Amino acid sequence: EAAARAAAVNADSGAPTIFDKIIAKEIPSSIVYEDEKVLAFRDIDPQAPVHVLVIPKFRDGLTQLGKAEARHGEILGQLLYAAKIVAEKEGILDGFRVVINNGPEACQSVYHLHLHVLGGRQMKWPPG
Ligand code: DGP
Repeated sequence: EAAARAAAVNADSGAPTIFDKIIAKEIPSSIVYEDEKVLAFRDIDPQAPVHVLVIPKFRDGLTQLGKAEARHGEILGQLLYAAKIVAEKEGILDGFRVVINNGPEACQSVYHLHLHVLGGRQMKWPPG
C-alpha cells in the first residue's frame, strides 16, 4: 500500500516541476554548465562526491525518457554530450556513470527528464 501510494504521488501528471523554477532561477541551484538548450546543476541530495543533474531547458513533453519521440533525438543527444562536458569539468572523465530513472518503478521523482551524472568514488554494479 505504501508503495502504491508513493507510485501514485510520483506518477507522471505532466504538471510543472521544481526544475522549471530552477531553470527560471526562481530558486537557487549550483550550476555546473549551461547553454541555450541544457542546464546542469548539482543534485540537492548527492549520492556521490560528484552528482550533477543535466536537464533540457524546454521539457517539450519529455517528462520521462519513456515519452521520447523521434523529434526529441537532437535534444537527447545534446543532453548526453552535456553529461560528458560536466564529467570533464568535474575531473571525472576516467570514471563516471550516467543514470536516467524512468517511472515509479525506477524511483523517478521529478517528471522533467534528467540525466544523473555521478562520480568521484568507486561505483558499484549492479545498482540498487
Ligand atoms: P529522480 O529520482 O531520478 O527523479 O531524481 C530527481 C533528483 O532531483 C533527486 O536526486 C533530487 C533532485 N532534486 C529534487 N529537488 C531538487 C531541488 O530543488 N534542487 C536540486 N538541486 N535538486 C533537486
